[in-house]
Amino acid sequence: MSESAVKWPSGRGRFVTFEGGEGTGKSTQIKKLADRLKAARMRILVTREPGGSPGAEIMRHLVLSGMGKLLGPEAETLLFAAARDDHVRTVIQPALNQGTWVLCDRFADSTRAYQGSLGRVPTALINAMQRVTIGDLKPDLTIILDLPVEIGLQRAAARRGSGTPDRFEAEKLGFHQGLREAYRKIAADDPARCVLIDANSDPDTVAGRVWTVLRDRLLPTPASVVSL
Ligand code: T5A
Repeated sequence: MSESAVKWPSGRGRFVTFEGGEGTGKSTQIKKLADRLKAARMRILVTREPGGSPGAEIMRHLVLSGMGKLLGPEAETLLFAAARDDHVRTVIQPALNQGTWVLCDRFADSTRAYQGSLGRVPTALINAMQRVTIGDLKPDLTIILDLPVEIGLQRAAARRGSGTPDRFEAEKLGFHQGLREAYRKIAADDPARCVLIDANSDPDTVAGRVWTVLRDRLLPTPASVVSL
């Protein structure tokens, strides 16, 4: 089914998040998906976390510079939560209410994987912060890009060039392996929302996999397809 032959769902926009370890290709795939949806005349907002709103971008600078780490894992988690609260209230929810589809580079699963599984922040605290920051808002679809960590880190290093690794890129290999496992568990625990996608192929092949999942999960059934 080509996107030009789809009768797009109306009403509230759909919320699609991209997750995965470092260098798995989230930004690359979001751009490809956004281009494809825009070509089909969809209203699309591409955004990211941490960040995505003026207030949250300030917080992004703080956490990625490593300053949050100095405060300890719980306080660092609070910084991510504060950024998310601003982003959801001022950007994501208003866009969804207007019927715009929101494609977000990382969201609450990043907190569960990085701060929860790897930072050992108690699940009760993460759940409490999630209730405050996002309430009932849940992604309609979460794409989790899965890749051997060595390849992801190589990609991230090649893109960075001579720049300094950020706070999380600088973590040891074991951290990144644990991260991959944490994401696989998130996918396995919530198959209604999450799909694990093999990201170890060229960008267009991965984009094809992402498109197939989005089409099967979020686009109308063949009965509502119209010929243009
Ligand atoms: N974080 C975030 C938390 O700890 N808790 C939270 O709650 C949240 C929200 C954000 C950091 O914050 C942490 C997680 C992160 O460490 P960031 O700068 O936003 O950091 O970066 P990341 O989200 O980690 O994104 P990455 O920098 O890892 O990259 P992407 O977006 O996964 O990958 P992308 O698309 O930029 O690609 C990387 C390179 O690989 C190439 C690209 O051209 C690029 O050069 N590439 C490919 N090469 C070969 N084959 C493919 N299929 C390729 N796809 C992309």
